[in-house]
Amino acid sequence: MSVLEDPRDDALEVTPPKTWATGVPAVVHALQYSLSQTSPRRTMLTLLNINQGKGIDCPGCAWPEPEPGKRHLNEYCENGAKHINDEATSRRVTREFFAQHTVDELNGKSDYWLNQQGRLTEPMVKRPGSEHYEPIGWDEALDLMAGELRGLDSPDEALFYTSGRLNNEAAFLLQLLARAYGTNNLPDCSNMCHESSGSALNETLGIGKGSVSLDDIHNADLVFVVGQNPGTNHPRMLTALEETKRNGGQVVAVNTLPEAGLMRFKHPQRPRGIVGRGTKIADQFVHIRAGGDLALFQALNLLLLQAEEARPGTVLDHDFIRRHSTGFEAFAEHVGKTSWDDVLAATGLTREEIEEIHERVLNAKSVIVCWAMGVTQQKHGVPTIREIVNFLMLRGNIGKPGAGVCPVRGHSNVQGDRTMGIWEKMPQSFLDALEREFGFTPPTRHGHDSVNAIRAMRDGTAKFFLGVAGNFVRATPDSDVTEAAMRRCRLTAHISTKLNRSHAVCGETALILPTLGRSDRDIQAGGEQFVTVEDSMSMVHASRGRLSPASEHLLSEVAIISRLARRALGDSPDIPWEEFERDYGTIRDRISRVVPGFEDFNERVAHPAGFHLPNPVNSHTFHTETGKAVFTSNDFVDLRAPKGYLILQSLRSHDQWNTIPYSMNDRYRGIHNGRRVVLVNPEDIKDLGLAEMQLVDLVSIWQDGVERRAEQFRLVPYPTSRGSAAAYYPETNVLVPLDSVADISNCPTSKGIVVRLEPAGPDEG
Ligand SMILES: Nc1nc2c(c(=O)[nH]1)N[C@H]1C(S)=C(S)[C@@H](COP(=O)(O)OP(=O)(O)OC[C@H]3O[C@@H](n4cnc5c(=O)[nH]c(N)nc54)[C@H](O)[C@@H]3O)O[C@H]1N2
Ligand SMILES: Nc1nc2c(c(=O)[nH]1)N[C@H]1C(S)=C(S)[C@@H](COP(=O)(O)OP(=O)(O)OC[C@H]3O[C@@H](n4cnc5c(=O)[nH]c(N)nc54)[C@H](O)[C@@H]3O)O[C@H]1N2
Ligand code: SF4
Ligand SMILES: [Mo]
Repeated sequence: MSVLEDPRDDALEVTPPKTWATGVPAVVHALQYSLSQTSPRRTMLTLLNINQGKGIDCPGCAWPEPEPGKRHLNEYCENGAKHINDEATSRRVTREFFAQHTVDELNGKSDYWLNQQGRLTEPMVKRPGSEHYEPIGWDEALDLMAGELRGLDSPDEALFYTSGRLNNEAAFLLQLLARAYGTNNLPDCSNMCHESSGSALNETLGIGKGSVSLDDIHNADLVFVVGQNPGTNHPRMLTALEETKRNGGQVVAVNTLPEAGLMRFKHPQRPRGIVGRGTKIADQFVHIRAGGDLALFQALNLLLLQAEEARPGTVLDHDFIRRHSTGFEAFAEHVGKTSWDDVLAATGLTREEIEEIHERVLNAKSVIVCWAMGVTQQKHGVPTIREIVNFLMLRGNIGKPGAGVCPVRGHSNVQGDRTMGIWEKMPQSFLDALEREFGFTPPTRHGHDSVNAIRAMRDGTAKFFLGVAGNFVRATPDSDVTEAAMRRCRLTAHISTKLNRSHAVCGETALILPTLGRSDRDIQAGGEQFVTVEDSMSMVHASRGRLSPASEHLLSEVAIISRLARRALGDSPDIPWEEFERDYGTIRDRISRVVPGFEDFNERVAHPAGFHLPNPVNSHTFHTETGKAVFTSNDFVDLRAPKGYLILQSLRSHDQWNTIPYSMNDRYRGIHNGRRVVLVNPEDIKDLGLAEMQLVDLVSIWQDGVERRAEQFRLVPYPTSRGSAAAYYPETNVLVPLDSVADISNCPTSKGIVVRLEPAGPDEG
């Protein structure tokens, strides 16, 4: 298919899902995509430099690299190669392109098509009333934004969104700009991602991050992978799990879908991976109902408490519980009331299956629980993670080798952005440190997260939107509501590498500010610069772009933010924006004085492996109110939909990066040439009186009575757990009501949408 066509879904082909991941086809697919984007020379340059000591940090997921001595020459996965070459593409979006296409026309194109047009090359503006974007100089563009910022009635009318692609230096400057301007309105993609993990872990363990290292994964006796599809979304995690298995450890996978990567893995860089059957990953696959995870962990906790009662002193870690925790008695009493009938109904599992997991737990001296969006994007995501923490604490699986909590992060630097202060409710200690360093008093009112940012734009209380990386309009729930909200803004601006729908659904005035990507060389007045990132296991390291930039008109994110700040806030001796732009080392000096754990940042990041941020949990130090880890009592939730309805999850195909599809295929799940599919258990299809491969509309129900509809999906029979359906994001975001959020974390419930399937009318298109 030519990139100039907008793909249609009518050539859909469905084959049986795969039962293993990676291997030779993966490498071939990666090269095919890379070579479709750019030259063999640029492909090799990016691939040889990805995840190497002095190279480019993979712009894909946040899975960590092994220590330098243990890295392969090809320390990347199929999807990492696609992500980096999607950025390194030789295609360009020029001013002629914008002259040819109106903003409305662009909005009519698919997410795939928009991305395929290539890298953005110069700043563009859409002026009020105009149908087109037209070129604008950097100075004028930034003056326009600064003028708008100065004209707002309150700093809280401005929103500064970020996505986890942003590096530490730019993230630190962005939050500094927002707070010096006077607002904590720093919504980010994390609000829609691991916010539930942060909420639950902060409350129970006193820090919102994972506690394990790659070595812990390798050496654990038992690793749970819950609500996560590592074969697609964190492919090199399979290499780590292979190592766990080689060292005698076991893996339990808990999922509503039998994902290929959870079953078997063929390592592309080992002979057995090419010819053999590969390594079996999950020793036990737990085919759970949507939202059943809280019930599962509560049942496991009940079994542990009962085993302890039967054999006192042999099951629980009394020393850990006594010395390091609070709340055990209330928790034990609460769990004691768990009803097996309710557990079996909510999980869809048998008691024998749960007892089999329990036996594995009893036999394991060290246990890690990994999780991702299947857990966090549920209404009860926070209590589920709290229950996971209870589960680990019972046997002292916190703060010892081979054990701990592992929320597997999404974007390559999403964790780092948080560490740098991108959060609408940073603790007072951070704000105080900013005040000491920069001599202004940061606002203390909490800002808007992503969902509240949409509400504020909808209600007219936010009028200025700056998106730094990301694709806000497509990543957020309730697409119709969000789009209308964005259109109400006086000014929307995006610092982006590539074209996406957020550029086409815009405010009265709109700006596209093109920027350098991770792979581009970054030269400033002070010489060649590098940036830093933090992975999912708290390793901080440098990333250096190697390619000549996509256009001579690009500015780095640091440069754009610094120049905007000077215009909006004026020059001040306390915040030397110009110096920050000239030499990023001066930003790192400031970070080392503001952010705990970053002392001597510039010296320590010079090491090729970077450095590890300490996690106090590992020395049994808990920054909670009581100074101890907290057992919690969590109310039992049964997510089952009413009769005639299903629980729909919106998830990623193998061939997309978040809001951006790279093709219409989902190879491991056997879906080809089409994304408008809904995967449903054949028994459910029968019970609903529908036919396999029939065209249906997905209609979500919510208490506001508004009918949300996604039309024309092919009903594909698939081995999902009973009552749970799956379809791709972002096509289904229109179905997620804005107010349908996780308790406490406010994360949209993208994995728990109650839907009915209606036979579709004829396709008008
Ligand atoms: N190639 C690629 N890599 C990526 C991304 C990408 O888009 N493409 N995105 C990145 C980002 S930002 C993130 S956050 C991560 C996301 O990584 P994942 O969380 O793996 O992403 P999803 O595709 O949302 O998959 C959710 C998984 O949870 C399962 N699931 C759904 N509901 C439930 C449930 O109720 N219980 C259980 N136990 N399982 C459930 C689904 O079947 C699926 O396997 O990936 C990162 N890596
Ligand atoms: N229904 C549903 N909704 C979801 C999810 C889900 O599972 N289901 N997942 C949620 C999750 S986990 C996340 S993290 C969010 C993702 O939300 P976002 O992070 O906002 O979305 P992305 O698709 O990653 O953003 C892609 C865009 O980022 C820009 N970009 C890429 N690299 C760079 C760079 O280096 N610099 C700059 N300045 N720009 C760059 C490009 O212009 C590209 O078009 O979506 C959330 N939304
Ligand atoms: S596992 Fe993630 S970080 Fe590693 S190469 Fe693949 S996409 Fe990149
Ligand atoms: Mo994410």
